[in-house]
Amino acid sequence: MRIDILTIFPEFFSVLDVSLVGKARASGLIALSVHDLRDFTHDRHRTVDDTPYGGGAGMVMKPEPWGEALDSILADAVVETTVVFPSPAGERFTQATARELALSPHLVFGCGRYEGIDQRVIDHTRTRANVREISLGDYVLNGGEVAAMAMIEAIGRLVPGMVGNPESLTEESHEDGLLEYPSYTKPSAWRGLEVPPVLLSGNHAKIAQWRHAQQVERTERVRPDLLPG
Ligand code: 6GU
Repeated sequence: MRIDILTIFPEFFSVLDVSLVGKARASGLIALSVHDLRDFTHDRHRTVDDTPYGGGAGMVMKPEPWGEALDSILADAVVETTVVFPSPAGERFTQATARELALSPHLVFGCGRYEGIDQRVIDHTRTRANVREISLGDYVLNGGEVAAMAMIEAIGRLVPGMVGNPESLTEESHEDGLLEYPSYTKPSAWRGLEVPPVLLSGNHAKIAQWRHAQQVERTERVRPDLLPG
């Protein structure tokens, strides 16, 4: 999978060299490039924003640098590309979104700052790529960078070959529509707290039953919105 990131803060993405995504890059499973949007400006101040038409607070990202940057990234793209614009005004990012995007051979993340990117950039990009405007949730971040990193981590671990044990992908919160069951390891007693005895019983059917009941109980308690009806 190829991933291109467009941002005015390329240094944000140095953390992607570590952890699972770093391993995937080292092994060649993911080819990730970070591009500085200011490299596509032509004025002395490397200007990327301007005041909004119609008035209002804040600044809007100018279309020209975005257009040139996307021209250069999409020009040598040999496969079908999906361009993701992280935005609090986008569709909600879920595990299902991560699974869909993990199937794409080429992802581009266009990280906006300020009050957003001139809408024509998004509209024009739709004429030459798949475009998704995607939000992490109902709160506001200062820009798309942290959101893009969260999405890349969620997507990256679904790329085949990324996670050592594929079973650890399926037995997880959100993969079956329920939250994960609680986990325990040795010692069996710690600071007066015991591991639930069923987990020490060796009865695998009973353990599976108990874990499923825990998933349902936890989901009803903290995320009832995930349950049907
Ligand atoms: Cl994707 N971007 C920004 N700026 N804020 C957000 C977000 C994205 N998702 C939630 N809040």
